[in-house]
Amino acid sequence: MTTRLRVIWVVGLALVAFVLAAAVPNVLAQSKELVIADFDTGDKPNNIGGDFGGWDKDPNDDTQSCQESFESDDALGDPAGYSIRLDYDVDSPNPAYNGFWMKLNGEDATAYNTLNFYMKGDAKAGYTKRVKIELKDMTNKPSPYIVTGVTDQWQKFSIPFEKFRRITDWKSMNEFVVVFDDINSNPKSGTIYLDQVTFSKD
Ligand SMILES: [Ca+2]
Ligand SMILES: [Ca+2]
Repeated sequence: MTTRLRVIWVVGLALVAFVLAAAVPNVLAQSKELVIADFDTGDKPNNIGGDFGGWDKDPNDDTQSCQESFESDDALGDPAGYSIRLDYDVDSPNPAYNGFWMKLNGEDATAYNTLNFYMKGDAKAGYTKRVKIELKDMTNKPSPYIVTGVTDQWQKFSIPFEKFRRITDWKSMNEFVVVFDDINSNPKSGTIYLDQVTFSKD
């Protein structure tokens, strides 16, 4: 090997080592993710011990409702997994809103910066392409965000924490909420699926 070739070889090796050294911690950092709910047991509670369920502005008004159930259609394709199915109806002569609540059990989210979840609509039942979600810390002020572009295929939605402007204390999180209302939901009744709710750090 000539001296010149040897130099090229050594420089090449150094470059490879440099790229690897830069990439590996990056990959490790990207894998930092807390699974809040994968629903894969087909039962309550969620992965961090939190309860969840459907809710309704007025349970006595039978023209509006949101029923939650487990569906064996997993967002990540696990044949043994489940997602949550939300059959909503905000088609009512009265002001109508309802949805799905899920406790975050005081989870400390300060190590993360992104809320992730998978969502899709049911082509047969119909579904709204716009869905409001909310995060709440222990002050319980809802911090809303409108998800747009829901389709009948599973899609991952990742929302940076800074979009939730009314969260003041990420150290102690209370609740994740899905809201169907008679303004954002079109059609006013349909079916939405939800799965794999996580906090991650990018
Ligand atoms: Ca799942
Ligand atoms: Ca109705």
